[in-house]
Amino acid sequence: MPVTHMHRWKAPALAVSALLVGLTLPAAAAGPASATTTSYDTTYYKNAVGKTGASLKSSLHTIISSQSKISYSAVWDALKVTDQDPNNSNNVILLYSGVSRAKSLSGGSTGDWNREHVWAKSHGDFGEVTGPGTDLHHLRPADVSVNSVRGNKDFDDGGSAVSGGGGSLTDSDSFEPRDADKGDVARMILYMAVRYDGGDGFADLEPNEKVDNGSNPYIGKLSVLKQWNDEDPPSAFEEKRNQVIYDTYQHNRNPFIDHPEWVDAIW
Ligand SMILES: [Ca+2]
Ligand SMILES: [Ca+2]
Repeated sequence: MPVTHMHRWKAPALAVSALLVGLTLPAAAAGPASATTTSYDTTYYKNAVGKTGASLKSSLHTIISSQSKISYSAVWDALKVTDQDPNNSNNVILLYSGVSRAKSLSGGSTGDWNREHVWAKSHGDFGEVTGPGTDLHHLRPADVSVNSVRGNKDFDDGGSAVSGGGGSLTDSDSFEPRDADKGDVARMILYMAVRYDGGDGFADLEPNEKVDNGSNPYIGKLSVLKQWNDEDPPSAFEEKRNQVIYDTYQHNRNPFIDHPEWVDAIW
């Protein structure tokens, strides 16, 4: 019978996965993200598992490019769900500052929160058009003033404290998020690099080692983003956010939240 056959066929695979997790655990203490297994490996990611380098990047591009898209005006309400404060359903948690603020304070005035494009929309000039401009995997609620300080700067370590920035730093050409948001930022940037490869009339977004990228379709610094990915692994908040985007809005996933070790496997 089909059901029985499927069950008996799958059981050994799960046992092997469990064994692999056990074998790779010691590597976790070494620093870089070690191999993880997820419930999506045999379904959503089945064509990517086991690959590395350009082959992995290409497979992931195909997988995550199958998605629904929302309008820029719909992003407001979506962020109230994806970034809801787990301890207060009236609030959202703001990127960079970590502040919990009322959902009702969405807007453009001082003290409001607005829609931050973590991949700065001028880098590749995609603006607020449906597509990269409205992709929830890199859009986060942020304090209006902190968002303004970040502007379209590239990411790097160093600078002086951002007012109200929760420990984030900035200088003339770069922005450093507070520690708890470093990995989130890295995984959002690298999602964008895999998702947008020059199709649909949009630029091919890629990370590089520079901090003065301006309107070019690049964001740096890759070596720093890789380090941030290691230092700040995916949190429960970040994982839940990925799941809500997958289940409710876009029906695609950020592979680097599910498999942070794929950052080093590609770059
Ligand atoms: Ca984090
Ligand atoms: Ca790309």
